[in-house]
Amino acid sequence: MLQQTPEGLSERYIMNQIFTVEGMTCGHCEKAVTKALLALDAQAKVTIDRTQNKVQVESDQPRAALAKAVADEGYRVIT
Ligand SMILES: [Cu+2]
Repeated sequence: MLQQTPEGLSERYIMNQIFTVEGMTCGHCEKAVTKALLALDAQAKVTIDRTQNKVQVESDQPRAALAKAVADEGYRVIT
């Protein structure tokens, strides 16, 4: 979906990207992953279900960059 920035100067192409991530054991892990993704894209919408090892990110950032942010935090990105 296309999302106007508040300034209306440029457009972001937002993709819904779903990752399987292992190693998230508690709420702190979810917060750490969320924080890492928001550091990459402050406008990202992050939804995590650690019981399903699932991280969903709505962002215009490339999938590889999002995966790297999670991996650099110490979690295993499976897919
Ligand atoms: Cu934890």
